[in-house]
Amino acid sequence: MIKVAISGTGLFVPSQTITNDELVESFNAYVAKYNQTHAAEIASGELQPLQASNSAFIESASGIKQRYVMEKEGILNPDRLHPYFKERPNSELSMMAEIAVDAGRKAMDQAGLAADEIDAVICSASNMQRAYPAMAIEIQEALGIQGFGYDMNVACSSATFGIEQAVNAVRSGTARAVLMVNPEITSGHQAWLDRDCHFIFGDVCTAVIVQRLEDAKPGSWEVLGTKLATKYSNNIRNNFGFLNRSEDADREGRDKLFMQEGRKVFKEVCPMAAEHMSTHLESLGLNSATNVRRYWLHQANLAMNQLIAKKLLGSSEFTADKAPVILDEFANTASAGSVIAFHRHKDDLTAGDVGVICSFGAGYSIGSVVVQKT
Ligand code: CO8
Repeated sequence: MIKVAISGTGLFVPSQTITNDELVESFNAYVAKYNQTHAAEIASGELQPLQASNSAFIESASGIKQRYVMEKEGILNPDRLHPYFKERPNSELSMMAEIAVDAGRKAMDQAGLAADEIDAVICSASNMQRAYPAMAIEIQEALGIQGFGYDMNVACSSATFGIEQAVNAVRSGTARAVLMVNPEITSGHQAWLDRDCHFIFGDVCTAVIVQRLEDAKPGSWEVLGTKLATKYSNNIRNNFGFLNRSEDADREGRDKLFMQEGRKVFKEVCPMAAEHMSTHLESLGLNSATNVRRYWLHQANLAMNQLIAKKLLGSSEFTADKAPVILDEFANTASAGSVIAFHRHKDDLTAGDVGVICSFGAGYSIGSVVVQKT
C-alpha cells in the first residue's frame, strides 16, 4: 500500500485585527441606538430591549482575546456590523481564491514542491463565495497546477475531511500530491449583531500538502490513519442557500447567518470528540494518554478543548503543551483552527512523535488525522 504524508502547511493571516474591547464598543453603540430608536415599543412591552455585550464575559466564556478579519471598518460601524467587500469583476481573482493561493504557495514551499508535482486541489471550507465554477479550480489555475480540483464543505470539520480525501487520492494513485486549502472568510456569514455569538469567529486561510511518503522530505508527517464521523444536529445551523429566493424567504433573516445553541453544542460535542479520538487511536494500537505527544484540536472554545484533552489524557497528565491554543489570537476560524494549531506547534516535535489533528463542529461532524513525525 502507498504510504502517505503531510509534507507542508501554509497560513494566510489577514492584516487587520479586532480586539474584544473594540468589538464590544461598536456592538454596544448599536445596542444603545436600537434601544433609543425603539424606546416606545420597549416601554409598551411590544419589544425586548437589546442587551449590552461585555469583554470580560467574552474572554472568560470562550478564551478569545482578538480575531483577524479581512475588513474591520464595516464590522465596527454600528450602523452596519458586517464587512465592506468590493465586488470584483470576473476577470479578477476572487477573495477566497486570493487567500488560498497565498496559503497554498507557503505550503508548497514548505513541502518543497513545484506546481507540476501536484495533481489536485481541494478547497474545503464552511462557506463558498459562489456556486460555480468551483473555487478549487480557480485556485488551481492561479497556481498553475494541472490535474483536477473540487470544493467541499463540512463546516468546521472541512479541513480534516479534506485531508482524508487527499490521503485517499494519493493512496489510490489518482494523485501524486494534493493541495488542500481552507479559506475561511467567516466575517461574511457571522451574526455580528447577535450578542450571544458576535465574538466567536475570525478570518484566515490554511493549506496542507498531502503526498506519497516516499517522495516527501525528511521531517514530514506520515499519516497513520484518518477517521470521519457525522451525526445530524440542528444545534449549529445556517439556512442561507440557493432556494431562499424561490421560497420568497427573508434573505436578511437571522437564520440566514450562523446560529447555534452554544451550551448544547458544548455539552454534546465534547464527549463525542474525545470518544472519537480515543477509539481511532485504539484502532491503530495507540493509547490516547501515553502514546500521543500532541493534540491539535479544533479551536472553538478554550474550556471545550481543555475538557476534551483532560478526557483523553487524564487530568494529571494534561498540560497546555499537549493541546496548544491559538483561539486567543485567532478566535474560531471554522475549519482552519486545528490546522493553524498544527502549523504553529509542530516543529518542536521529534522523529517518532505521534500527534492527532482533530476538528469538530456543525453537522455534527468530527474528523481525526493521526500523524507521526518522520
Ligand atoms: N456579553 C455578556 N453576556 C453575555 C454575552 C455577551 N456577549 N453573550 C451571552 N451572555 C450572557 C447570556 O445572556 C447568559 O446570561 P444568563 O445567564 O442571564 O441567561 C450568560 O451570559 C451565559 O450565556 P451562555 O450560556 O450562552 O454562555 P456560555 O458560557 O455557554 O458561553 C459560548 C457561550 C462561548 C458560545 C459557549 O457556549 C461555546 O463556546 N459553546 C461551543 C460552541 C461551539 O463549539 N460551536 C461550534 C460552532 S462553529 C462550527 O461548527 C462551524 C460553523 C461554520 C462557520 C460559520 C462562519 C460564520
